[in-house]
Amino acid sequence: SKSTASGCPVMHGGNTGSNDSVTKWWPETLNLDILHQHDARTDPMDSDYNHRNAVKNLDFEAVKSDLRTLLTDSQDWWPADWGHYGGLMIRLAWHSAGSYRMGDGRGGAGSGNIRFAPLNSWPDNASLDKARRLLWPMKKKYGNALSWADLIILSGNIAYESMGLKTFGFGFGREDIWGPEKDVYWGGENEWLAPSENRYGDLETPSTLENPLAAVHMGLIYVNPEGVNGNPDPAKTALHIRETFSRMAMNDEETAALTCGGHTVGKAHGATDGSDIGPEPEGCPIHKQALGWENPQHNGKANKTFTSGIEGAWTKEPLKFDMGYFDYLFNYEWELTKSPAGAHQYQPVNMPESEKPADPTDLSVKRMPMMTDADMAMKVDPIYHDICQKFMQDPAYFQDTFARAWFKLTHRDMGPSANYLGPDVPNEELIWQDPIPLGSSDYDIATVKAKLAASGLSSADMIATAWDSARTYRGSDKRGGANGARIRLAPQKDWVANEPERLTKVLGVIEDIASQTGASIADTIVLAGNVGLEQSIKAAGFDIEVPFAAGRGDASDKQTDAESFEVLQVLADGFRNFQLKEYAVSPEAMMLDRAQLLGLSASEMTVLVGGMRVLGTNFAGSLHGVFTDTVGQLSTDFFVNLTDMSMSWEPLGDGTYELKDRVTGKRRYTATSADLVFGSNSVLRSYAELYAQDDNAEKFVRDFVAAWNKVMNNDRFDLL
Ligand code: HEB
Repeated sequence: SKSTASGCPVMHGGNTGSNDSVTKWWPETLNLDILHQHDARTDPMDSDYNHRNAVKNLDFEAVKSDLRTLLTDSQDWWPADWGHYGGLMIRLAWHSAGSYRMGDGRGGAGSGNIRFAPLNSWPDNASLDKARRLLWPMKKKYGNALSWADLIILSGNIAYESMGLKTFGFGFGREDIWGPEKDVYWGGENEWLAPSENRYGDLETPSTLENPLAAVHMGLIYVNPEGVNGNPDPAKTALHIRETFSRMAMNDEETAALTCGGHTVGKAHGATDGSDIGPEPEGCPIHKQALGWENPQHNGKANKTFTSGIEGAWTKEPLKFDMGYFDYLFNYEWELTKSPAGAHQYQPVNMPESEKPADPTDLSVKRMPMMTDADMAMKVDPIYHDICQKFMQDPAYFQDTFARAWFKLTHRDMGPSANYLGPDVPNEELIWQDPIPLGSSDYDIATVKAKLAASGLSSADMIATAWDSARTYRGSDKRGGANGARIRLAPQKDWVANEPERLTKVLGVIEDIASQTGASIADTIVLAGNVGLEQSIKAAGFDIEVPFAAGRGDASDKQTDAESFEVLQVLADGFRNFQLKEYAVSPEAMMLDRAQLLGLSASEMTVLVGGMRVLGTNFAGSLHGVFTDTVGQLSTDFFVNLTDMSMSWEPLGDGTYELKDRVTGKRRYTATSADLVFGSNSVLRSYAELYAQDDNAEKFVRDFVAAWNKVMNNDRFDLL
């Protein structure tokens, strides 16, 4: 809130502005708020609201038919180019999906995040606020069952269909969030479109782009359409396209198909000079109602629209999904020129008037088409060039490749195909969906547990293996997790974090028991964890059962794209006090990141770490953070000793610490920063104290079991 010394008569002490985080003086403090976004307090839906069930009652055909009508129902407040909103809606869908990056699975279309800051106001998303306002009557009419996230992608799909593309399918089922995703790191820059050097080790080597970022500038989806840092050079731009698209899991062929197919329809907007464009939605004065980028010139709409500053269509018939993009790009020479707004773009040499596209509002007037630097990259780069030649020789192949890539782009972060709803879900199993066969629930759980208990495996080995198989889950794109038992397949079985030698031994026993009992290996791994836990709970003097839901399946090597699983590699895991090597990011920050991807709250993260330390499940038997003399009992010792003032804490200089008896000076325990942060961070300390209290030993066990169960079931979409 703004406090003025000059006698504001109204009491106004709420910290209501956005700039005043209570920890702003200590920027190194962990941002635990990322664990508490989208919680019950932000969600206005009834507590028994089930989005999947709501979607099932949607009149899908009516939705699609209304959308088709909407696309050509041009509104005076934002007229459609050539009377069709298709290009605009496709760009909305693409920019909604295109923020996805496979490094951490964050970004993407799955939650409708493009409605919120900063994405709603990114310079690259200019004018997409108009697209959402045009869709609003649809959202209003169909209500809860039609999420914004679904509607945005569907509008792009229907647009393509209405322009002649046979799409690959569509899955409903994305559920909206009610506030921005605060966990996504979009880069460190404070300035929109700051020079690309900021985020590259060496801008000449695109692979040095800071991980997991997948765009060349702050505020852009991918590459700069005018060239690297705005300097036209299609050969260089091509290398950046290749890197950024690969970071969203697209290979060269998919990338070329998407770019060429994307620009087969619609146009770019830069017909005015753009010097007096109004603020973006988040920065608009209140009476603009978050309708941003106002363009006061010449009415600022229709053929005077300013969006990117680049002006013109890519094809002769921008409302048709055809081969027109290739015809233009490869049948003409293109020379560098500037748009009316002064943006670098290319124009064709000697194109006859009759071959040019029409003005978007006056079909009797011909306009010069254009190519961006990124489009020229499709011609100049030898790999993209050859792919385009192949597409040109086989238009059906181009259409199919594009349709599949578009489907992948727009569904990539929805998780397994079991999450897709509606009549247009394709039957074909796609490798990027990480398919998992249905598992059996038809076996005797008690027999499996008895065999595990008698197997000779230690409780710590069983717990650690179950944890390792489940910890790869990331809610960001719903990949990873215990289902599928991919921990026994490449590449996971060989990750250092999984202690391959120990893992092989444990899995050998587990696989035997699975085959004897008819349980899947995936279920047996989780059951092993439960057996180990129940033993440790009993040893601590409690009798609490660990819940279990049968039905996981076992994926095969063939169903596993090993390369695409590399990004899930566990480089650090605070829960097992593991760190592959030293990183620029602290161990506790990496622990927080994993906790967020696992969907844990701060108290759940606390209870799991404290519990796992005393269970003896540290990586390679490390003793850091094992603040107990009774390893293997699920006790509160971690918290009791962490908060015990009879010890002092000293850094050992190698990133680890010792806890010393204040009187004798004797070392009692050692620790990492992923241990001590629970005593030093004031929020985590409040939870550590809760679990150290004399009255909470049993609550601790119950809370541990609940958090454990959550992690084991994170990927059980079949249970929802
Ligand atoms: Fe694009 C548009 C760039 C990719 C689809 N794009 C556009 C523009 C630009 C671009 C600049 C203009 C805007 C305005 O309005 O002004 N892109 C680009 C780049 C890239 C791309 C750089 C990378 C390479 N796209 C793409 C994709 C897609 C697309 C992938 C899909 C698939 N776009 C698009 C469309 C459009 C565009 C549809 C149109 C819009 C309208 O019409 O409005």
